[in-house]
Amino acid sequence: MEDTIVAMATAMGEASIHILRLSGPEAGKIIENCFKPQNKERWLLRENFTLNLGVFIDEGRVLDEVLVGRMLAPSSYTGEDVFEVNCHGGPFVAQRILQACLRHGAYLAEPGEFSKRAFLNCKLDLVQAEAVIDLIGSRTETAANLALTQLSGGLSETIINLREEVLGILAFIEASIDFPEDDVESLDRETLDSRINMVLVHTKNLLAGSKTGKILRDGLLTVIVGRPNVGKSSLLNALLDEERAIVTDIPGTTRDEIRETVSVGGILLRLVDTAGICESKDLVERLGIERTWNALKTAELILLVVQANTPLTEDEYHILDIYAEKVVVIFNKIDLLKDEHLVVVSEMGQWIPFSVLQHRGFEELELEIKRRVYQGEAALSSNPLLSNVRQISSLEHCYSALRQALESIRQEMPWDILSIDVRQALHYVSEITGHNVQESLLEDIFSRFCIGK
Ligand SMILES: Nc1nc2c(ncn2[C@@H]2O[C@H](COP(=O)(O)OP(=O)(O)OP(=O)(O)O)[C@@H](O)[C@H]2O)c(=O)[nH]1
Ligand SMILES: [Mg+2]
Repeated sequence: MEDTIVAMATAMGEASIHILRLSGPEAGKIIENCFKPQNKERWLLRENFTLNLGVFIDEGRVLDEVLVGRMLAPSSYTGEDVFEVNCHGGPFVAQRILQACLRHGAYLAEPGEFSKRAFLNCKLDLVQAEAVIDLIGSRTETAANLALTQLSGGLSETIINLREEVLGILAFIEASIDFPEDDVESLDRETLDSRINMVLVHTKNLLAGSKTGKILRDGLLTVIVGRPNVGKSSLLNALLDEERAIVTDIPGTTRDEIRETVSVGGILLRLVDTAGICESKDLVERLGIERTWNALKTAELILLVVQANTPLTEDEYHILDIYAEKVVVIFNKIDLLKDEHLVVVSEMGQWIPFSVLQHRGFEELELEIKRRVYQGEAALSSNPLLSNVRQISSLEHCYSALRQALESIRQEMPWDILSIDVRQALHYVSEITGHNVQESLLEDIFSRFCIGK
């Protein structure tokens, strides 16, 4: 941590400006060596959070006219002295300044090293650090809002409270081990049973919400499937609002998977348009259909497109049967139906009467997707949602350990056995915010950041 690090904070390429970020004990000295401020008096006041115009000089040569931002320890992002150099946006200019900083003693930062330092200096916990990556990677408004809520510390607070509860339980058990009094033991066990139960309820609620959180963060793998010519590619194009896939009235137009992403009602759908399912003699088409069946296995949502004016086929019944829970039926081409048939259709519950041609059914589809994703969770309610797979997995382990502890109480196991279960729970809940993590886990998390963050 004593090293001073430097990296480009903006993506390389031509832009109006580039930003280089320096952090560490020597950052101030390196800047003093290279920066000639226009207003020297103001610069020498060393005021925090100021932006200063001047020139960046190396070996007597002016490299660029720059703005230097000063953010001093401990109130900077990393908790160390941080200087940010805003230079002109040519990659060559930025590279020259970067090289100069390296020559003056800075080290090139690893991916995520600024955020790792922020974590080690207690400026962020792991939930917040992971929210930073999610915010950068978010592709819908909902995903960005979710990451922002986590970054602001709401979720961390919930986890920290949970950890405090587990710590309290452990303290209670250890006190009972240290001061055993037989006559109060059964009373203690009852108290403990209800305390653990309470934590279990909180954990379970958080885990229930995490299903929604994960979808809001990662999106839903959505496979559009059906017979040839029912309008699958037309649906894909309409959702994307562009002519992405070829549409013709010839059955078997789509032969290979087409993958695209789109936000529907703030939920990211990772769409896959597939080859229409049928008995085919054509080898290429048969291979395409094989892919369709495989895509269904991993799908999180299946849009089964059926044609309104023809009866269901065996394959369609089959898909409805085995994938019932993840299927939404798109009852397409209702524009071809007579009015009296439409009345019957509108009473068919989960099936959405649809006409891609006349743009009917899209609102109902959006509502149905939202209903499935939010599962009764108010959209981003005051309850912070867990969304990160690592955090969810640690919480699941914590939940199992607590269940085990409860089981031990009910089987009247000795206190020290109980304490092992609760210690396990404490270990897992601590891992979420980073109260107790191994270096390898930190490396794994921060290596997924971009350089300069
Ligand atoms: N009347 C009517 N025609 C539609 C509707 N949606 C799509 N079509 C037409 O149906 C035909 C087939 O559409 P596609 O989108 O290519 O169908 P597909 O399911 O992708 O077909 P394959 O790729 O062959 O499996 C085209 O002529 C579309 O214009 C609709 O809502 N109403
Ligand atoms: Mg198609």
